[in-house]
Amino acid sequence: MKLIDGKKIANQIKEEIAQEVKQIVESGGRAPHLAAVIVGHDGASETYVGHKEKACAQVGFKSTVLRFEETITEEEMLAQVNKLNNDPGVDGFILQLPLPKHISEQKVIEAIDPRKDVDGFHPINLGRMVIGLPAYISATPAGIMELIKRYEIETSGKDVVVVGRSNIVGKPMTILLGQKAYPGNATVTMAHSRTKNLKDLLLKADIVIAALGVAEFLTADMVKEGATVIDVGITRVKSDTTKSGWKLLGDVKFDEVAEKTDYITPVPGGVGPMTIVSLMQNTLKAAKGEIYSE
Ligand code: BQF
Repeated sequence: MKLIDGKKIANQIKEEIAQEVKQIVESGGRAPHLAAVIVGHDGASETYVGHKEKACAQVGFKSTVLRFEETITEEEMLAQVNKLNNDPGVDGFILQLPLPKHISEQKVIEAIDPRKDVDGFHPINLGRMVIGLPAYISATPAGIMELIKRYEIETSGKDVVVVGRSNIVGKPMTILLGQKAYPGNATVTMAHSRTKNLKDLLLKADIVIAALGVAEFLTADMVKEGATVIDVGITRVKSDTTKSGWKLLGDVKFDEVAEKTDYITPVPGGVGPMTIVSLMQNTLKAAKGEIYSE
């Protein structure tokens, strides 16, 4: 068993970004600027936005957090998005999801200027990714691709099962690993709650991406000997063994699955830190105008 150390790789990449930002600033440029919009007071969302602010500080980016009460209307949200679109001082911005039920996430996402959509949630970025054009790729799939690269995990001709079909993780991951590139050239199956014989499918997989959001779903009896397992789950459960009173559980029963795997990501410290660092990479690209350069 080899541990895929997302925290370590994320720290290395942050160092690399910090170096580049230093050079930009030393040669008279301004620091990249990421803005985040958060609505309401959801504990997990607060934590995630905190992680993003901290990472911005570590790499030398400017960051701004715009906070709104749950009572904000869809119209007001759209006006905020418009303001950020037109603010030349903001390179990229994100909407921390979920938004309150009375606001259509799809509608607000579609109002984001694709050039500032560093989360890669806009249909233009998703569509461009699907056809292999330069695009902002959503941070979790981008982070997983980076881990596969940095650990030099073979994907060509491999059988991959992605469990979960969300627009943010499962769907893009399926496309990326099937792309004619490295990482890619895999034979990818997207499995979900209606999949028949999931266990049989999983037992044939060389690589499993667990992104269904069910704590400790994947057990040792579902994994082939020598497989690579990427755990995207992060369920917060109450705990009396931690200071915070919470602990994070992945979608994988780590201890028993790890005994069978070649490579495996832990939770915490696996995919999560890479999600944050991919957002930093996307923001740097936005500041440099790298994706939409024509
Ligand atoms: C770690 C997210 C579900 C829904 C919306 C580091 C994060 C998490 C874990 C983090 C996530 C998950 C984020 C660890 C951002 C990843 O050490 O294991 C960082 O901050 N994430 C988000 O912004 O929105 C989500 C998951």
